[in-house]
Amino acid sequence: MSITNVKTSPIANQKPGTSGLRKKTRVFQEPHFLENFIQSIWTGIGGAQGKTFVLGGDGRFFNTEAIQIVLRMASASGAARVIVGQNGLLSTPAASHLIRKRGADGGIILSASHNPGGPNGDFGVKYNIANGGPAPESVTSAIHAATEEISVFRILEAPDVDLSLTGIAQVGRMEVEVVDPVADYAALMEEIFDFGAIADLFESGFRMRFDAMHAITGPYAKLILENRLGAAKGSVVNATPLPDFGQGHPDPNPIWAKDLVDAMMQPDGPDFGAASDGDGDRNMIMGRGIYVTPSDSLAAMAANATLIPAYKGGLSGVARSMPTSLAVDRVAEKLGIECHETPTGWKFFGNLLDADRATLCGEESAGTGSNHIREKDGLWAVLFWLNVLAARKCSVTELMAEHWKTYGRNYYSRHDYEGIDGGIANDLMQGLRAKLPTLPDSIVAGLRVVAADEFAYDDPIDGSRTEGQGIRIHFSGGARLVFRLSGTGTVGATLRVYLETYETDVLDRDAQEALDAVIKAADQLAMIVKRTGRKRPTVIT
Ligand code: VG1
Ligand code: CO
Repeated sequence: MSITNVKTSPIANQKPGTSGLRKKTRVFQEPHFLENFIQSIWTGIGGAQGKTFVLGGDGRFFNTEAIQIVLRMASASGAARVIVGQNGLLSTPAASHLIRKRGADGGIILSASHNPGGPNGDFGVKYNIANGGPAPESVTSAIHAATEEISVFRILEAPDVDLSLTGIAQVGRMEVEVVDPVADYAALMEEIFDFGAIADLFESGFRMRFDAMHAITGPYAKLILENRLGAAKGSVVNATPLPDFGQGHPDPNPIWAKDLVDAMMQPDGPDFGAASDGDGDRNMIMGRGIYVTPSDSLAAMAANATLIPAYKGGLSGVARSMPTSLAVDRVAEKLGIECHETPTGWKFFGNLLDADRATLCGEESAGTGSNHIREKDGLWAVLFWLNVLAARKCSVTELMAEHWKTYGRNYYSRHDYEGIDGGIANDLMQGLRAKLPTLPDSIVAGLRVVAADEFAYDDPIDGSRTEGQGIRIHFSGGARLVFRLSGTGTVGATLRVYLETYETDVLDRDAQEALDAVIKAADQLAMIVKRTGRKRPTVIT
């Protein structure tokens, strides 16, 4: 087996976004595209020599081929060992846990998360550091810089490794350890939660439906929910990971998980419903007849955390991404703990978790997680809810009604305008930016602006500053409007408009109705219809 130095040249636009590098699958399949990026990861982290990495993906189309390429490139650059999930599969949270548990130097996760897969879908590569979390900006910048200078990549000429059996294999001089992708993760969940109490809940006839959306969490959910905890067989649906996610869009929200919503809205629907995304780090929570927004879920989890064995000593603090609603802030205030506001993307939570300044973190995009790993974790959030319901012996509807009565309700929605022209999107944001100084004290759609700025984050741990993280406009009475452009899309630009209003009296309104004035204010301020020609959002969640 010999190592080949392949001459190459920089490929444009290999800049990692909110969560790794995402492109059309066909782009990743173009000659040298994947290879250039992987070699640039080695360069960006100071070389692969002697290092141990974790490797796995969400099983989407091109996963199998890409895994073999990464293995041969890791070997050629001198890595000592790669721990890879059987059949090349690992959910993002399971990969994060393995990196930490095995003291690996880092990990590569092949996924475009909630983006559709298949030959016409998307593919992606994320690099995680030794704490198990997504590489911070200092590392992704170094990787990006390397993509702009690359002239050669190294690859071992070797046959494919058989990843279908667990055990040790060899790729050149590098050891490959093929592990069961579920076992370690399931053991971790058992340490965190009261499995006995959840099993008793199912024993008592509690019914749930978990929609794995033909993505990676299927095998994890089957083993944990059905086999270990005794949820009825068939509680986990769409449980077999498929390379194209069954032609679906593996994004757990009321639009893409409509089947689940329909089932949960039946009068005799299950007691609890949940779904996860392509790589298993997101979650959607429902009860019979109720959808819990991710922002509310984070707040309710924080308020009930001490019912969970792992968090019974209390939370050191909480953190939310800036566009996530302020519901959790109210809980933190009551608990007297720190509440951090970070830019969108899990990489910003890593330092806070490492320094124990936050125990629970969450994003409005259906991501919640804790200090047990350094990624958001879909199934963990589902088990968290189950454990809380088992301890409180109440329904999701009752739990949320009581929560809103105590804290008030942050009505919340996100309107996405997908696939708009990049130039138009940038102009729209620039237009808003230019207006910022004039906004305070003005009245928009009947709402009075109390503050308006562009969010920048100063990391309290490492002192780094991240600018340009979204335009936010606060109105009197607690309403808020946030505009930002997505960093995970692969076609044109996606404008995200985050809408929020706060009420203490009427707690059971329809969210879009409650947000009517904020929605009007968004269009007046950003001139969305006029600039984009779109009369309505592509997706409302
Ligand atoms: C989106 C979400 C963000 C999330 C990111 C990665 O980013 O808004 O909250 O962290 O996806 O999630 P953007 O830049 O498109 O808004 V995942 O599940 O794709 O790893
Ligand atoms: Co994801």
